[in-house]
Amino acid sequence: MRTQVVIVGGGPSGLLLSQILNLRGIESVLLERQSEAHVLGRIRAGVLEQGLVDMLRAADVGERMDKEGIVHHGFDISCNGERHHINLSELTDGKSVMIYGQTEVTHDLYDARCKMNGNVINEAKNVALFDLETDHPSVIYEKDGKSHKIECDFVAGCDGFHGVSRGSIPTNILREYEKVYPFGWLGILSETPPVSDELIYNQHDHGFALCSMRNANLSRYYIQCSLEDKVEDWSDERFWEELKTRLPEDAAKSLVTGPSIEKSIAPLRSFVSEPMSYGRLFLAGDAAHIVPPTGAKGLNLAASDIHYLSSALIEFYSNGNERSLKIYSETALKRVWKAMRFSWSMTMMLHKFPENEGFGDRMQRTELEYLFSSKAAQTSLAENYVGLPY
Ligand code: FAS
Ligand code: PHB
Repeated sequence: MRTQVVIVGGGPSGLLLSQILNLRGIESVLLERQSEAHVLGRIRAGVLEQGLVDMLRAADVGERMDKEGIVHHGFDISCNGERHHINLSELTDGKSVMIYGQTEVTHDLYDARCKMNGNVINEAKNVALFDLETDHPSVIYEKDGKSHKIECDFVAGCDGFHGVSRGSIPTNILREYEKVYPFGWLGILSETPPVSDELIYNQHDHGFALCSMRNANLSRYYIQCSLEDKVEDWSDERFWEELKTRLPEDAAKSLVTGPSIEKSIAPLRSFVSEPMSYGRLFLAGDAAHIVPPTGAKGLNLAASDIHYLSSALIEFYSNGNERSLKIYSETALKRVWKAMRFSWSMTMMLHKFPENEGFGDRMQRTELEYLFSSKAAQTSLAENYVGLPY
């Protein structure tokens, strides 16, 4: 088989790239290791930057998001029970964020791919990449016990942190930067009304907590937990009690609890691999970088990568110009590192660090006091949260 672009990975990065290329008449084959049901069963991000919202609308995938998504113009930060509002729209000349789950985005992308007869191959096993440093790379995969080879012009590595693409870049070329945080996030989904109209990020002596949502009757909550914790250590009752402890009093009082319909623990890390391209291979999304979810940037960074990569591929196939492809890595990494900085700073400001006694604690408290007292500090946080320009 031959195609123009092989896309490895059918999460939001790969599906969005496949949809954008298809709309511009560029052929692609997407290889996803898991079943469609497995991919659609993942519960992940919830906050979309304007850039991603615009991309989904331009890719004919924004209809349900515009019907069911909730536009948010701000959020609260509470510090040991004292609540402060960050008015995103006031601080960023009217910008906002959209609350719409990544699960729904992925659903809408799969539906759009199906409507356009996009070439998406699920349960494609043992994907391997070859001849990336030539102008005729190829990809091999197995499906239903048979091996298949695809000749192509380019490979897009959209296969997440545990994928095969990043590892296909020679170790003497790849540089990795990583910070692993000494805690995780225990997240639950419950069919209960959200505790507040907007998100609440809570800094507390017991640890961080986040109140988010998916719609008027589907709430998403997280609490910082130990890396030694297991999901089975946390009954729903224990979770709700600990969450209430970390919330400001008014929120704790009005919190509606109920059975969890999903419960999971995610470790937190900051990770960047450079370069994001090697020959005819281009990495995008979690295949190249991971942010702690405190800044709600993971999914949104995947979107800006796909913006740069799809534009560069469209330029190449329209007029043969490879310039944007050659500077893709440098261009994408400029925005990646800024989102990495923001996500790291939000994580350092809001979480309890066991080793942070004394000076570290005072720095954290001063950081928050400065934020609450300075419009300049709030403007800086707000412009990063709504999304820096592409
Ligand atoms: P994904 O990891 O979403 O997709 C990669 C795809 O490639 C997967 O479907 C995988 O099955 C497939 N794949 C892997 N190896 C393959 C192979 N060898 N061959 C073929 N296919 C292969 N971000 C936020 O902004 N807020 C959050 O709250 C948040 N919570 C998260 C919780 C968890 C547990 C995780 C893991 C991530 C979370 N993220 C969050 C980040 C997340 O949203 C990612 O940024 C987003 O999924 C990135 O999308 P992709 O780059 O498409 O990677
Ligand atoms: C979510 O709703 O899952 C969510 C929202 C904001 C974050 C992280 C996760 O910073």
